[in-house]
Amino acid sequence: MENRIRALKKTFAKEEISCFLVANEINMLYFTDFIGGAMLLAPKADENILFVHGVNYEAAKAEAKNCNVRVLKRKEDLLPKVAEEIKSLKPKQVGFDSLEASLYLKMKNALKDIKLEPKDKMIWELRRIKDETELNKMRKAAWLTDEGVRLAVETIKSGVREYEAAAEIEYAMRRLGSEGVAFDTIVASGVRSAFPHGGCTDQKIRKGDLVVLDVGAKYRNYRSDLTRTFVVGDSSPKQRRIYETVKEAQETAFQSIHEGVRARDADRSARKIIEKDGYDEYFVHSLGHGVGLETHEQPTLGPESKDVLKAQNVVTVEPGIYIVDFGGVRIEDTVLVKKESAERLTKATYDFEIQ
Ligand SMILES: [Mn+2]
Repeated sequence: MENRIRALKKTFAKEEISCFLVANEINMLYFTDFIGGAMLLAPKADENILFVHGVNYEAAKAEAKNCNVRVLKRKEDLLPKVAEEIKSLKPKQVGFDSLEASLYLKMKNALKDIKLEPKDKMIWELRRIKDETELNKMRKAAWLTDEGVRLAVETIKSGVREYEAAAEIEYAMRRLGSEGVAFDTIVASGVRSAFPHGGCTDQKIRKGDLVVLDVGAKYRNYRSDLTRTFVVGDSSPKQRRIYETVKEAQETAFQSIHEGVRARDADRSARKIIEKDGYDEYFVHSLGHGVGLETHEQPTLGPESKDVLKAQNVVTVEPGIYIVDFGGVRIEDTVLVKKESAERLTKATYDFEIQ
């Protein structure tokens, strides 16, 4: 973790900054292992300072790494205090990751001659490459979602409501150590399975329904993202055909992934299979996205992406086909990019017909 902030500072000279203002809470977490900071100041030569409100002071002192913790007293404003600290360092130019427009204008005003430049790309270059510590947490998060799917297979049957299935899945993951869900669990059955972000409702799952299950666990702040599609009972020939197409697209895209592959080419490899079977107009989203401290992060695996995959990226591979008034199929794994290949971190069953 200490390496992360050191690695950031190594790029200061090239970016012509001598100080970085981290305002995004997930970036603060990435550098300090603490969530709840107000702002983090990382000067090239001096100690890093994490500004926190009183409510988080004791926790920050106990848990935040690689920084001195500075408390904001009651009624003390964050912005003037941070601006004062920056001015004392006399930098020419300060980089920042993200600031609300109003905060940016205030800070720019307070800093006068000191330039304030958006440099979030510098942090993303680091966050996209997961180190071993991060990968261990992500493997655990992935395993937790696999266990969620195991429960889903046991729970989903005719007559069960979508939210009841979601509750059982989340409970199982939680019991095994998940800190919560990475995003709201999707259990979308019947014609609702054609909505890629179908949520879950009080609808009862019926025999012959397609059920799209999209679930994510969280372990030590790292996330996983997994989708499986089931049919309750026997599938129809059309349901099976769509399932086989999505399965082949997912496997083909997975096989295409390794260091150096353009993200758009991975997307293309899945899209080609879906086109071949005549369903291209029904694949209405990108192939995938990075996962880590956030569910959706860089890189992006889509037709317009300019990203090139690198070893230790963690991304999703999730083609889908959605036919309105019929139903949808999506299969998604969280995948680790390696030098010559890729590795599935999520390993849940691909069984299609359940019960
Ligand atoms: Mn996803």
